[in-house]
Amino acid sequence: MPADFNGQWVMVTNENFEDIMNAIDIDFATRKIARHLTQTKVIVQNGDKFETKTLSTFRNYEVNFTVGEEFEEVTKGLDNRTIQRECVLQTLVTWDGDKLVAVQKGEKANRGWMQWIEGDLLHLEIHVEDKVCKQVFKKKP
Ligand code: VLP
Repeated sequence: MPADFNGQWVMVTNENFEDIMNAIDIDFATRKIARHLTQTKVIVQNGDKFETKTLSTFRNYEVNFTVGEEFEEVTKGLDNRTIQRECVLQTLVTWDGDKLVAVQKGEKANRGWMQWIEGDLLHLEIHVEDKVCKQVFKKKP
């Protein structure tokens, strides 16, 4: 029985998000807006199958995956990319115990994230190259 990520999770902290945005070449104007956003994570999980939405007043990002199945992740609208080829990642999410670990192969080295639950908090660490962003979300009752 895998960990249960189902629910709506509201951001409480977001450390070094700016670094990550820089690392994936998000432009200054977008970064200026995005760094102040309170993101909400909406997760629908059925065993190993995930539908995830990261919502904000400015931009939303949706990604669906099945743990253990590599897929093509198109980050158009998230990465500041105009050419399709440049915003496609080969992503594989696996379990490390109760943690979800994503490896995102693409233009940027060492890109991925790790996500886990502690009590009513969802922890997410996003890494790109040598940068790490640490986000914490609190479960909506
Ligand atoms: C909001 C969206 C700036 C800001 C948009 C504009 C980092 C695990 C997984 C989903 C992710 C992280 C997605 C971050 C979305 C921010 C763009 C800044 C780009 O999370 O929770 O399954 O992939």
